[in-house]
Amino acid sequence: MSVVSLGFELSHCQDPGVPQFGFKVSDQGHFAGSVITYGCDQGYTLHGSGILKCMTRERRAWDNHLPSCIAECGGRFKGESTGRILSPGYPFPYDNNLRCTWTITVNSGNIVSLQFLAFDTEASHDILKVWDGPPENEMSLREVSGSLVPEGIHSTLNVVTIQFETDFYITKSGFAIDFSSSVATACRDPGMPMNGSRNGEGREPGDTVNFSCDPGYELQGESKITCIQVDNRYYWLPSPPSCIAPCGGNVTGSSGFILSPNFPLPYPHSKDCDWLIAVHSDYVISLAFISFSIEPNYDFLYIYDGPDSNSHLIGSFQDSKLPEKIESSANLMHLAFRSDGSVSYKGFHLEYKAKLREACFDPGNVMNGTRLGNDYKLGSTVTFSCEAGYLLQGHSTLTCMMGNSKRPEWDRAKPSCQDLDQLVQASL
Ligand SMILES: [Ca+2]
Repeated sequence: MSVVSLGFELSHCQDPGVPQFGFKVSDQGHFAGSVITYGCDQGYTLHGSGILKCMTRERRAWDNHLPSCIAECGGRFKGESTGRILSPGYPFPYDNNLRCTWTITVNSGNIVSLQFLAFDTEASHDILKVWDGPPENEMSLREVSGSLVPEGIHSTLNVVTIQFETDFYITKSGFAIDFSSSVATACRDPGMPMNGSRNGEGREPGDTVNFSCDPGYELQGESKITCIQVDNRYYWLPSPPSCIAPCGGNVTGSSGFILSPNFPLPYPHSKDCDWLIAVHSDYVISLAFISFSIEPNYDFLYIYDGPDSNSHLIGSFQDSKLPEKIESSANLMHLAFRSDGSVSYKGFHLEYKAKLREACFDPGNVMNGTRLGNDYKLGSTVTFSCEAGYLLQGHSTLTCMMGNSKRPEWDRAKPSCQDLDQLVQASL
């Protein structure tokens, strides 16, 4: 029995195994003349022979090497209603200096939807671009990089082009994308903008949807979009807008918000953002910090009590400690944010409010004289005196009082200091 068994063993080909990212479609056994066929997991292309036959010669061996299953750089899909696209080498890191192009063509009248199963590329350097139709039409659908798995993408044409370009260093695991074809009968859900809201649910041709942004955010694009139908293409015109926290600007209105660029996402590197807050001249500006987090020692927020950076510096803020409320002495405030070339924190979210002035304006100084008193609130006084050789003309003390206009005002005009010699000469 053992002899027979041994002979049996010798008539076998050795089990060739299974390629990585592949499987056996069929396996007749490993005897002389028997055949194994292989296939690859979705998204992988078979290289080599998919059929292995155990040869009938003296030495038992397969007629071909085990095939391999490769995630390739680019490809063409035509007439397939579903499929998968993988970054080259997926799930192992892709190579440097790649430029891979995939085109998906589905039946005319249909559209292509892409669903991301996984996504990880070097942010801002290894970029995946998706076009509606061929790239030369310049109908970009999306440009993505980084480690956030993107939302689904839908074409309006029956062709989609995907391009993946990598730079000369740092590689990641890449991406896996499923595509499918479907028939469009209305416009797609235009989505809800981050940091904004939407009004209107219609998706039929002619329907409109309105967008607005949360306070402090600026609308990029048009607030109103319309569903358009051309033959069997349905699309929004113009494209849905987005809401972004701008880098600086002029802010008016009696209250509002100031956000670091991209807030609540980390602010960009190497940015100079300047804001001017201007409220009605009867008011001052009260600025409260809702959240604050910037890189200590390298990124700063400077706040000035006036229209520009020549005004009095109230403070330079950094780190993640929430500063106290700040108040301007007049109706203008200048904010300057400076970020360096590396490391970004979440940034800041500030709220300002116009507040009725409860103090007189800075009365300033007099020529050839000095002033005593730095408090300008209602009831406070400031006193002027002249240097030796000068004589004070007018009243030396001013009091901040509620004026006829129901606003704090100094009760008298500021005095002046006259040169004694000139006074004597004038009297002669
Ligand atoms: Ca790279």
